[in-house]
Amino acid sequence: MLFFLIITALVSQLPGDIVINEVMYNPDGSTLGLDEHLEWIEIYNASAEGINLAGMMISDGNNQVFLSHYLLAPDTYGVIPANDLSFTAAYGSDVRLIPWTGEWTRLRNSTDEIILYSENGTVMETLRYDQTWGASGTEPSSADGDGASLERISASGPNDPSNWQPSEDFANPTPDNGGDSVCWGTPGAVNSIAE
Ligand SMILES: [Ca+2]
Ligand SMILES: [Ca+2]
Ligand SMILES: [Ca+2]
Repeated sequence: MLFFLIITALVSQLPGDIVINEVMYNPDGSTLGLDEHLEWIEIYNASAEGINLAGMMISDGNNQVFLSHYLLAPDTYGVIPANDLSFTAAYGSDVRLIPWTGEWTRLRNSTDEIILYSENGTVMETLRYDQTWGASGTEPSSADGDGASLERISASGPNDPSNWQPSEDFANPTPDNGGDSVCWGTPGAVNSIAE
């Protein structure tokens, strides 16, 4: 175990090893709680090695979310929730959550930046999403407050709308008072629109 920890500590992550894979920036949370409490970010280990997330950081240029010890196995997904209790209330307790310290980066409902840093401070990638991603004509995007998340189509594709679209599936939906599912997306699991 100690040997393994030393190995993972010596191997720095490279851009593309861990990617931002899904974002719930504007949850349909009017019946559940505050927007910012139901936000979450999913990351994906696209490398062939298990990666210890300790020391990695997510920022929007202002607030900083420091990831704590968590071994993310190859080809698996991890969820960083704004608020553990709110997430679990909405999605249940089957999804493993990545512990973190710092201050949540509050995902703006218009456009915002999510920057992923390696443990040595290298920028792994930058996602600048926009509420227009997935919108068509006068129809707003279903990721913009209508329950869907924004999902990445290909882990190796670019961070633009050609590779990011609203989720079409949902996991553990919780009906609101009108019977509509309010917590969509695929936190902790393969994306509904993945290729
Ligand atoms: Ca938001
Ligand atoms: Ca922000
Ligand atoms: Ca997912």
